[in-house]
Amino acid sequence: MRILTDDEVKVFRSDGVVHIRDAVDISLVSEILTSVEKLIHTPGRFGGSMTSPNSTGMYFQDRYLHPTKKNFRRYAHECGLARSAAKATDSDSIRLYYDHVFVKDPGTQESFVWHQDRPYWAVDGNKICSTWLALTDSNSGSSALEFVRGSHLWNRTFKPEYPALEGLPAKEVEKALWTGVAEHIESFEESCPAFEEHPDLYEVLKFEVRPGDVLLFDFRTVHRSGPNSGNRRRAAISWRWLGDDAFWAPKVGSDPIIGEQDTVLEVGDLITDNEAFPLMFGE
Ligand SMILES: O=C(O)CCC(=O)C(=O)O
Repeated sequence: MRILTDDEVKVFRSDGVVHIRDAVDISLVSEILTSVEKLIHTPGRFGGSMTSPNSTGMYFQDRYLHPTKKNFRRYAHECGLARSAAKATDSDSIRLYYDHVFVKDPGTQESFVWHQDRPYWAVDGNKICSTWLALTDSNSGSSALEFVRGSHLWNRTFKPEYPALEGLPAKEVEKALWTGVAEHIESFEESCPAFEEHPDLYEVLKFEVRPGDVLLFDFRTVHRSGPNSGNRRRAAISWRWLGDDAFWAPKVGSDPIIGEQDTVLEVGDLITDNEAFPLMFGE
């Protein structure tokens, strides 16, 4: 696996995202794609299509696969991206929070609207990032991620939005998701503005990716994925990496994949629990 260059690290730190071309070996990428295509038919307990039956296309997600699926555990190691996350965040060690698969078939109208990853998660810190590995070609017209440049440095956290449930009252979102999510949503004051409508104030970064390319981004960077207006399936897997200063910060209504009952950590502890958060790089 190739190592992140110093220039790529600089771009990550200033923009909040960096495009790493040819980051992962193409044979591993096609093996992961085959596994993802099987997963669509047999999703895990956190997975499924988010598209309503009367809409076109399909927006599928599944996550937290590594604890129950050996192949996904292996992919998290073999992708080699924990090492890049360590270099990008200047961390001696990196732990895995979870893996997250996203598929958008052609004709899918749903966006995952502007959001940051931070408000959904039960962890916090500064050295936390994701690596979104493209398993297929895509550009912003076929739902490659877009980012608001430098937004990881704003010291602002926006209200989380949930795909296909945007704009619904918090109680309705809770009915579709999990207990506590309404209280969680209501605890945020600021919604994400329509950044794309203010090109004078915000720069939207768009990428054209090929299978094996990675977008490495800070968990505070505002990003989104649009409809898939292309004529092919768009698939990706994001690994969520925790660096040296990451700590346990559960909130009512945060993502239930790992809750207080699943870890020995107390609120505020640095992430050290090897069972819940496997060490993927360093010691
Ligand atoms: O691929 C997508 O549609 C959304 C991905 C995303 O928001 C993420 O990886 O954090």
